[in-house]
Amino acid sequence: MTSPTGTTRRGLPMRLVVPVFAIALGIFAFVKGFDSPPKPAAAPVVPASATRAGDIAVYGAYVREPASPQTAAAYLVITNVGSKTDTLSSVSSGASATAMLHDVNTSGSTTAAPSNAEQAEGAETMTATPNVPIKPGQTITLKPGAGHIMLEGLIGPIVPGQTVNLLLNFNRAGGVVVVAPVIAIGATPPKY
Ligand SMILES: [Cu+2]
Repeated sequence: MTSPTGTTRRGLPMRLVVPVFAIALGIFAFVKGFDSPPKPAAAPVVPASATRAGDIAVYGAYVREPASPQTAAAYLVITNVGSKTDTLSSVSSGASATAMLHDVNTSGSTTAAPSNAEQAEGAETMTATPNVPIKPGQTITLKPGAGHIMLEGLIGPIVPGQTVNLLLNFNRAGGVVVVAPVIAIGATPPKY
């Protein structure tokens, strides 16, 4: 209710109510604006056990015991903890004649893997991923259904209990040697 003199029922003059509301809105917008855009992204969290080289951290590596004597697949997680994009340009392994990146999801997102993904990785549908750019703060996860390192031309049998040395070459960080344990065909892989 407004009286003819321009005051509300509780006596607060109408001409004050509007400015007070406007100021409150302004403060809200100012505080919001202050706290959202310039906020630096939180540093990515990597396990203390990660292998580090420069701004690159690699962890969770494992090789699945192969069903075939010719090829095996390795999985791992790579995080760029720095402020510049780095690129994984090649891989090699101490257990095979060649090693190649296959089907790596360079967007970094890891959708749920189909349950038969590892078997599918023995199929002909795989495509090589020549370069994997990793943006600042980005994590690239190689896991069944979301990329792997294909080890082809195995030098000898790969059995659980062994480890496989993987060399990952990054344009900025250089070579990173990762020791990947071999896990049994039915064993549960590291969770990531
Ligand atoms: Cu493959």
